[in-house]
Amino acid sequence: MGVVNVTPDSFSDGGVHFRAEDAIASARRMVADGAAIVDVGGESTRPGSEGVGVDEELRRVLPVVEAVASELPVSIDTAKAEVARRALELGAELVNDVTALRGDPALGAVVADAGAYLCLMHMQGEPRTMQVDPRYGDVASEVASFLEQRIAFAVQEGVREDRICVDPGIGFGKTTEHNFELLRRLDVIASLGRPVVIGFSRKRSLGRVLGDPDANTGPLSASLAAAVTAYERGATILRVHDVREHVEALAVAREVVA
Ligand code: HH2
Repeated sequence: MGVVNVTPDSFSDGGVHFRAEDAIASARRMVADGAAIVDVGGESTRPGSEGVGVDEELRRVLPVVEAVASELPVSIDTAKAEVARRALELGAELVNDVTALRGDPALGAVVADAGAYLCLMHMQGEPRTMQVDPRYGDVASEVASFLEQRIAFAVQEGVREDRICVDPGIGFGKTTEHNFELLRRLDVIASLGRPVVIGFSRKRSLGRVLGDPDANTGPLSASLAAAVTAYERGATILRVHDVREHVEALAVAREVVA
């Protein structure tokens, strides 16, 4: 899954795809490089971010979705029902909701009515404050039980269970240790029986493990290691910024795992 953030302020690629034509060109290049799907988002969820209103989010993402959804598989990264509804009408196939249907009470029905795929992600707290002293007893089992409850809720809302994938939410209300423990024990999340999404690409924990306690991002080399080890532990969708390099690394890993 290639990431196309149509935002001025994303931690990882802020501003690079803010103009629609740049985002459209990147989406096409990612699929040419081997991405199975592109994840288009108009709101940064980086630690400390405030969020954007629905009109601005629509203005950012719709021209991009409209241009590419008939030619490429598109995921819409949003927690807003109206943004999801319009993107699905234009041909998006998956709704990637970092709030796992807790942000907008109307989103579940929108996904269900469209028969779309849904990614449910775990987050402790909300982006503005989530990195202020996150705590867990047992991070892997708490995240798994949250995701299990959110799957049940989505199914109650009418979403077909076989359309749901789950994501432990690397960096969303987690310390570096929590993020790596989630990867180490990914089998606990995979045992929910749904495809597992991992988004470790460029995240700050990677830079911190490399010795910079104030890192806000991590390098490509570290992203590749995280993706390969996640794949070995059962991840099926890797959400990444550098598609070609990840496709190559995963092709090699697949030769070993298969
Ligand atoms: N991470 C980000 C955004 N959306 N969705 C899922 N399912 N999993 C993730 O790990 C995930 C996500 C944050 O990364 P990015 O989009 O690069 O940055 P920003 O939120 O600053 O736009």
